[in-house]
Amino acid sequence: MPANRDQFNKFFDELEDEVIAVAANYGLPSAALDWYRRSLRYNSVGGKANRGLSVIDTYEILLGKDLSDDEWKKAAILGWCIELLQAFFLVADDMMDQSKTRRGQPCWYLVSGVGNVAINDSFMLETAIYILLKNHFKQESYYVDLIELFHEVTFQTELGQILDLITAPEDSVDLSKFSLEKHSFIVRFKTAYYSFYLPVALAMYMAGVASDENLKQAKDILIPLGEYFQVQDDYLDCYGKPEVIGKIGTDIIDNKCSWLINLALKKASPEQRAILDANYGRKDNECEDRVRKVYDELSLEQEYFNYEEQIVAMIRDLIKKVDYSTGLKPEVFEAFLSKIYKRQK
Ligand code: DMA
Ligand code: MG
Ligand code: MG
Ligand code: MG
Repeated sequence: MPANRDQFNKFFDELEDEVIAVAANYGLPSAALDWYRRSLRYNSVGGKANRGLSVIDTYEILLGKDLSDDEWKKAAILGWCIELLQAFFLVADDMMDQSKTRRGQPCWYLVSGVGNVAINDSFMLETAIYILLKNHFKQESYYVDLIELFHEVTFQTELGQILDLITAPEDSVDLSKFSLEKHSFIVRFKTAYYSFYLPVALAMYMAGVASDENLKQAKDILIPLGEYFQVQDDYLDCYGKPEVIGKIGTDIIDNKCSWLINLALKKASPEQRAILDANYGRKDNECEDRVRKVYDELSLEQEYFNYEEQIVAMIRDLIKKVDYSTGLKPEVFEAFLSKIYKRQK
C-alpha cells in the first residue's frame, strides 16, 4: 500500500521537536528557538511530499514486505530529510527568482518580519538534515554514505541552479544563451538528482542493496526519468489546463529556459526567430500570445506527444535491461514511471 501522506505529515512534529532540542541544548534563547520552529514548519510542511513518500514506497518494494513500525520510521526520517533539502533550496530559490507565492502562501522571505533573515533560515533548514541523520543513523554502517550522498546531491542541485540563473536571468532576454543541451543539464542537475535519484538511493542504502553497480543502474534510469518529468512540467506550463494544473503558466513571460522555447529555437525560420527574439520574456500578454502563435505554427504540442512516446519507450527499455539479480526490483522504476506517464498535472 502506498505510504500515507497524513501519517507522514504528522510524524514531522516529532522530528521538529528533536531538531529544536539540539538548538535548545546550546542554550539558544527561546525567541530564536520559536523562530527556527516557525521556519521549519512553514517551509517543510504543506507541499505534496511526493519525494519524501517515495522513500517509504521504494523501501517497501525493495524489502518485498510490509514495513515494521521501526522500518517505516527510518524511511520516514530519510523522507523528511529530502523534504528539508527541498525546503532549503526553495527558500533560497524564491529569493533569487523574486517569486511571490509558494504552495498557495507567501514565500517565506515575504512573510512580515522575515526578509533577508530567510537566507540564514535556508541554511538552518539544510542543517536540520544532518541533525536528523546523526540522531538516527550514526550507528549504521552506511552513515557516512548517507552524508556523502546528501552532500553530493546538494552540490549537483546547486550546479543546476547556477546554470539556470545565468542562462535565464529575469531581466535580460538573450535567446542565444538557450539550447536543448543546456536545458538537459539544468533540469537533470536542478531537479532530477534530488527528486528522483536521491529517494531511491536512500531506500537502497537502508535495504542493503546500494552497491556502486546498483546505484549506477538506478541513476541511469532515474536521471532520464527526472528529465522527462521536467519536460512535462514545461509542456504543462503552456498547454496544461489552468483549472487542472492549479496555476497559470508564466514560463514565456518569465524568460524561462523551457523545453518548448528550446525546441522552437531549433525549428524556427528566420522570421519566426525574429518574433521569438522580440517577444519572449516580456512582461506583456500580447507578446506572450505572439510566442504561443509561433509554438502552434511549429506544432510543438505534437512534438511533445512524439517526445513522450519516444522517451517512455527508451526508459521502459532501460528498465528491462537492468541486472535484477543483486537486489534491485523493476517495480521501483515502474512505480515512478506509471505515476508520471501522460500526467495532466
Ligand atoms: C526550483 O527551480 C529549484 C530547486 C532546486 C528547488 P525553479 O525556480 O525552476 O522552480 P519553481 O518554479 O518551483 O520556483
Ligand atoms: Mg523558482
Ligand atoms: Mg529558480
Ligand atoms: Mg514549471
